[in-house]
Amino acid sequence: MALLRVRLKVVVTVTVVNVFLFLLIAKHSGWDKGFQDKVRLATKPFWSKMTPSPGYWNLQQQILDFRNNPILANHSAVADLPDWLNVSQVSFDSCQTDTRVITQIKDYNSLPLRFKDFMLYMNCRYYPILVDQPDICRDPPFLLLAVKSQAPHFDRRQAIRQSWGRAGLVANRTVVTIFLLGRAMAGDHHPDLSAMLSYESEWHKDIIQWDYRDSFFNLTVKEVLFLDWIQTRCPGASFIFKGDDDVFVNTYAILKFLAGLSQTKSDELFVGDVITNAGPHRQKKIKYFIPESIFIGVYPPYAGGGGYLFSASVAARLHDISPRVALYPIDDVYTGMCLSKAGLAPENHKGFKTFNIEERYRSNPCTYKGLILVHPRTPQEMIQIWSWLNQSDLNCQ
Ligand SMILES: *[C@@H]1O[C@H](CO)[C@@H](O)[C@H](O)[C@H]1NC(C)=O
Ligand SMILES: *[C@@H]1O[C@H](CO)[C@@H](O)[C@H](O)[C@H]1NC(C)=O
Ligand SMILES: *[C@@H]1O[C@H](CO)[C@@H](O)[C@H](O)[C@H]1NC(C)=O
Ligand SMILES: *[C@@H]1O[C@H](CO)[C@@H](O)[C@H](O)[C@H]1NC(C)=O
Ligand SMILES: CC(=O)N[C@H]1CO[C@H](CO)[C@@H](O)[C@@H]1O
Repeated sequence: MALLRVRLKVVVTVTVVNVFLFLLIAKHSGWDKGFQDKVRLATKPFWSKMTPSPGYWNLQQQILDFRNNPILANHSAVADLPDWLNVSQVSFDSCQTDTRVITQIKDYNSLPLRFKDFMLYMNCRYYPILVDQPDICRDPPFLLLAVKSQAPHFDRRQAIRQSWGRAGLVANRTVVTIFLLGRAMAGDHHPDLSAMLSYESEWHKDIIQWDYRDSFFNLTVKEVLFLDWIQTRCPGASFIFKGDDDVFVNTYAILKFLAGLSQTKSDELFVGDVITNAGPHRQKKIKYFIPESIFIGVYPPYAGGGGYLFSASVAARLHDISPRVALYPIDDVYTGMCLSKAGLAPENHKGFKTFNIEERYRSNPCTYKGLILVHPRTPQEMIQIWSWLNQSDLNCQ
């Protein structure tokens, strides 16, 4: 009994002391007054009602984001959906001509033809493959060199085969080179080169061709098809370089750079000539012109399409995320958009010279030792520069 009383006394004392301390602290910090005065009201709501963007690409992306939002995954449960967000009306994987764009893009009729061609097939991500090399990666290469080319560029491809794209063992690493082609359409007044192309393909077995019109705005289609191709035909390649057929690439420098990377660094690798804080050009005459009716905003950081280097795991992540990013008519910007969506960012490497180097350094063999890529170079220049690199007695500082 006595023990219980002592315990009770202790509890009561502790409680009284606690209450006293609380009041003391509350007094000093002003907790007991001014609660009402200090409530701050938000001047605007912390969420905002989604309104449709006037840029057609942005609008498509808003709808895609809505469709892919896991919280809103059960669309049928979302009542009162505004018409423009009604995803059941939009198909993002259709190769039917999408004639809705004619009325939905306000200045459609006055847009340059290439925009009309692009917008009508903006939802088409698949074209049949015409020429494939299903076994080219049977022994998975360390480095896959994928060169964006076009049917008529026979000399560029041959120069690349004889120089920086020489497949096989380079610096004790396995290298495989492929050329990515669409079709040179008769409608674009191309001569019929199909017989020569199939001869070339049989001879070299390095051509990949899909059945779509090879045009500047369709380079994004080439990118998406290539990402698919890597996953089906060459998932074992450790690293992938993708670039144009008018660049010189120092393959040795790439291999040296890759050899020096840590494991974590190489897993997330995406390097090139990175362009930041860029946005669409609004002057009609520029090749990269994009009207406001198509895109509003700034571009995420992206690596210039002349050439960039990335790892197998980044390739897989780009492949997985790409269906969630609406096709954009400029391929390197599109890849930047996909990287950003995947939570990745391209890293700048000063060895990628997509805007060329100063004139006075161009004919100095030593210049090319430390570079990874230079744009542009002719087929003859590629062969010349490669022979410089291959000189064992080249004495550079
Ligand atoms: C989706 O919503 C419908 C209609 O409200 C409901 O019957 C269904 O169970 C929901 N499905 C899931 C997976 O939540
Ligand atoms: C969405 O569009 C479809 C097809 O036009 C229509 O059947 C459906 O009722 C619409 N849903 C909503 C929530 O407006
Ligand atoms: C060449 O590469 C193989 C396998 O990657 C390695 O085992 C070998 O040691 C290398 N040889 C030289 C000379 O570096
Ligand atoms: C892209 O290719 C498809 C299929 O050949 C074609 O219908 C479309 O017009 C092309 N787009 C552009 C912008 O050339
Ligand atoms: C120094 C060097 O890289 N030499 C190479 C030049 O090219 C020939 C033929 O491809 C190679 O056998 C040499 O190893």
